[in-house]
Amino acid sequence: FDRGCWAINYTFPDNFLFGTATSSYQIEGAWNESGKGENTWDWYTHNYPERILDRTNGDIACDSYHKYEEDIKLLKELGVDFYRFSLSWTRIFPSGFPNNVNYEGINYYNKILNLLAANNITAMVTLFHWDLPQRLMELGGLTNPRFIAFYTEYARTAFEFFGDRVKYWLTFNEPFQTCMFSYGDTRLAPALGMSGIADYLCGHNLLKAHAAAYHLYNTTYRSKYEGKIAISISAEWFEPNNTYDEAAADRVRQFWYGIHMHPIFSSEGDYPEVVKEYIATQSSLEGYKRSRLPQFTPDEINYIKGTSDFMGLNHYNTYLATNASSTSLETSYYNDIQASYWLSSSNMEDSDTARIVPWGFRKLLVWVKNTFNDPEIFVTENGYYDFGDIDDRGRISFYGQYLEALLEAIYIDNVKVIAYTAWTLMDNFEWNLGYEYKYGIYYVNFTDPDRPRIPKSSAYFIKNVIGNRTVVSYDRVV
Ligand code: PNW
Repeated sequence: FDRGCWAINYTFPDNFLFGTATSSYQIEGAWNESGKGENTWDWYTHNYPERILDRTNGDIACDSYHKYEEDIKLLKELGVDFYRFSLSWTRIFPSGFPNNVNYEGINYYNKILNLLAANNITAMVTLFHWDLPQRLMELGGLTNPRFIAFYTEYARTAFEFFGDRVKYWLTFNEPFQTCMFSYGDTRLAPALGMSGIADYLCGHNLLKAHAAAYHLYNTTYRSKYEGKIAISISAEWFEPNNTYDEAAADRVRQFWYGIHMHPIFSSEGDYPEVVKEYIATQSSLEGYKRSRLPQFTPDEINYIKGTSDFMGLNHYNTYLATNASSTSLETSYYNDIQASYWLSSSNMEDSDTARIVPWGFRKLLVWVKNTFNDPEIFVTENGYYDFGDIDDRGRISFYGQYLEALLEAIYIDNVKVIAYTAWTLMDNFEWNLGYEYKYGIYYVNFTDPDRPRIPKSSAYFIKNVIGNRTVVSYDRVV
């Protein structure tokens, strides 16, 4: 390793918060215990095991349903300020429909929230992190406008039972991945593959459901509990490949996350102009009589605008982008963008030079600041995969460099970053990639029925960062 880096001069602001994140399906296991109903990921992994890289599933996962006390010990060891985790909808409403609350499910989350409070760890709760009730999926999932009402009742139930102990609510994890990967293409359950249609319908209802939950919290619970409510949006950085590709790169940004940020965080609301324009043009060329992108009414635009107390931002990669005029008339989200993009240093897709691009993170933070009226940014995920080293130098190098970039964004670019969340607390079920791709700062032995957790080197690194409130010395891998 190149000893390239030493503690830089910046320290994290006094009120800056550190945490780690997980999600229900990825860690809980106990897929059919204590009254839990079936969700899309249970259904998908059981019926299409071949769609998961190692043919595994989340039936047991990290067994956090039984081992949450140990998880909270790890958090305590790390010294985090908060823990971000998600609720399993079908643990609370087994059928997905908002009647017949399953009290064993409520009880499970009560135990977690109480133990977090006893340990002085703030709870950040994601209402929806992809494990949709299977019965709702059979009704079209998020493409069914009725989803909004079911989701709002689910949110109300969560606010009622848990609101007194939850400081931060996140309505949805990653609209883009939720809609484009599950409904548009076939990467995530239920893999509908109706690109250019189902993905836009999903995003449209998701934004309305998000806004409904926000307004519900705002009018009924905020004064009582004084929590905050926001959304987590995944944003990769798209860098122009050539100087003349700036418009193309920005178009990709608008299609990947502007499409969900602009309706909520811009002053004018609604989808970005460039997104509306490109989809309308492409739809018409393909023979549609109206745009495949649904339209918001002026009332809806106002209803959605401003519905997030801060911007939850997930970030992983930097891509290069270039203009690409496609003449294909096949309906697809990717055709609509009229650009192509690839991981920077694409000839080394899996190498650290392609995957550790801290300047991309910093540019993203500045772009968000400039595009959306300088919002408070809560980094709700950032992380790095490898294949299982306990002495995980690549991950330390990643975190060290990304945290430095974040400090530069705060002190040099004046971006209001208020918190940072490492994805993820421990190795877990990485969706279509199964258990082979590991993002954890704790190692989990999945062949041992006890699922023991062991700190990796990166856990000590993160603990030091939190304890010293600065990026402590580390080896730079690239
Ligand atoms: C996130 N991308 O998903 C999810 O929120 C986590 O549940 C997941 O474990 C984590 O990232 C690691 O993959 C993403 O392609 C999936 O840009 C894909 C992308 C971004 C985020």
